[in-house]
Amino acid sequence: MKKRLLFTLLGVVAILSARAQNPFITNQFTADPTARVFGDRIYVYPSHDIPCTEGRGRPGWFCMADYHVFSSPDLTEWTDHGVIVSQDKVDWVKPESYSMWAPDCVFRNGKYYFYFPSTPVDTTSGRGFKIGVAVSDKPTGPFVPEKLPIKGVNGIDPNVFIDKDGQAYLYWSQGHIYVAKLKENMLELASEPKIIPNLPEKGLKEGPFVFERNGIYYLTYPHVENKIERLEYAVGKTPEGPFTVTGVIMDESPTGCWTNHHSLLPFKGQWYLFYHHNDLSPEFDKNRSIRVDRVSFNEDGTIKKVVPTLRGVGVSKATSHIQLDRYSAISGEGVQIAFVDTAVRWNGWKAVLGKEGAWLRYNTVVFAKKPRSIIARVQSNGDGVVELRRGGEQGALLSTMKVSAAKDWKEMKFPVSGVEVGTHDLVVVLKQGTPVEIDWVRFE
Ligand code: FUB
Repeated sequence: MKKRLLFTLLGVVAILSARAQNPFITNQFTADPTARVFGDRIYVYPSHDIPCTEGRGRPGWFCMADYHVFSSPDLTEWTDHGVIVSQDKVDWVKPESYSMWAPDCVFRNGKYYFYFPSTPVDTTSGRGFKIGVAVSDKPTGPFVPEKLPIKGVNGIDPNVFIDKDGQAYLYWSQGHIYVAKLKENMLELASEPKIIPNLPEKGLKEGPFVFERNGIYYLTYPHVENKIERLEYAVGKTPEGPFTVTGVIMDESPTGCWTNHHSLLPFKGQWYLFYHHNDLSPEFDKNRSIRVDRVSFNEDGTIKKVVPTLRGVGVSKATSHIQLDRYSAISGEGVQIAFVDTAVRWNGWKAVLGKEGAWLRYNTVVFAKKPRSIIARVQSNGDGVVELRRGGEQGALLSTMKVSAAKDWKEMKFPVSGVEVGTHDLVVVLKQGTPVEIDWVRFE
C-alpha cells in the first residue's frame, strides 16, 4: 500500500493510494461503516478493529481502542484523517475496555456530533454499554467528548436521523432496537426511549440505520435470521414507525463473517451501501474491513438486494495500479485469488490464471490518453501467454503478454494497441502455457 503522509497540527493524515475496489480501506482493519456526505465529500466513520493480545482486550473477541475518519471526493481516492476519539481520552469510558463499537456522526447547527458506544467506568446504573457524544466544528475533528454518556441510554450502535422538520431521533440496540427524540442540543434525550415493535422476535437485531426516501422511512438493521447476520429492513411512514418488515438488503456472508453492519446514502446521484466483511482476516471474523457497493430501489420503494462485489464502485485510472484480483467477473474455473504475501496481508491479493482459457474481467478503467504499453507485476514458474482484451474474452485483442519464468515477482512491459481515450472494461485470459500470477497492471 503506497501512501503519502501529511503532518498537521492534529497528527498524521495519510492520503491512501487509490482504492477503487473492496475492501476500500486496507491500511488497518475497519468495521461498522457509517457514511455521511458533508459538503462535496463523503466521510466514513467506521469502528477500528485491532487484534487482541494478552493484556490488550479479550483474545477471540472484538478489540477496539479508537476511531479514525476517512473521506473521499470520488469513492476512489481515500484520505485517512487519523484518530478522532480514543478510549483513554473520554472521561466516562473505561480506558482499558477496548470497546469503542459502531459509531455515527451527524451535522447540526454548524457542529458535527459523533455518537459512540463504549463501556463506562461508572457501573452504578448497571453494567453494559453506554452511548456518548463528541462534538467538533469540522467533520475530521478535533472532537471534544462530553464528560458523561447520554442519560437514559443503555446499549450499542447509535444512529441519528434528522427529519425534514428538524427533529432529531436517536436509535440504538440492546436486544431490541430503541428510538428516542433528541433535544435541540443533540446531547440529551427529549423523550422516553421506546422499543420499536413488530421487528423479528427471534435472532439478534442490532446496528439500526434509518433514512428517508420519497416519504418512506427505512429502518435497516443486521439480523440473525439463520446462523449469522444479514442486512434487513422495515418501512414506515414516520421516523418512529410503526414499521413493517419488508425485505433483505444483503444475504449472509458466504464465508461466514458473523457480523455485518451498514449504512445507505445517496452521493452524487447514486445510492450506496457501505458494509463490512473480513477480507483481510479470513480466519478471524472480528478483524473486519469496510466495503461499498451500489444499491438501487424498485418503483414501489423496495430495495433491490445487493450482491457484494470485490470490484467495488471506484473508477480506476489506467495509469494507477489496477488490482485485477478485485474482478468484476471471472471464468468459473481456473482462476484463484490469494494473498500476495500471506505474512503481510496489507499487501493485498493476486490473481492466479491457473489453466488455459481462465479469464477475469475488470470494469471501468479510465484512459485519459492512448496507452502505448502495459506494465504487469507478474510471476510464473514457466512461460505463459496472457492476452489482454477489451470487454470480453472474445473482445478486441489489445496486447499479448509473454510472461517468462522467474522465481520472484517482476514488472514486465508489453506493447498495447487499439485502446482509445475513454472508459473501458478489460479482460485478461491465459492463452497458453503455465499458470501466471498477476499482482497488478498499469498503462503508460
Ligand atoms: O463492531 C462491534 C459490533 O459488531 C457492532 O457494534 C455490531 O453492530 C457488530 O458489527
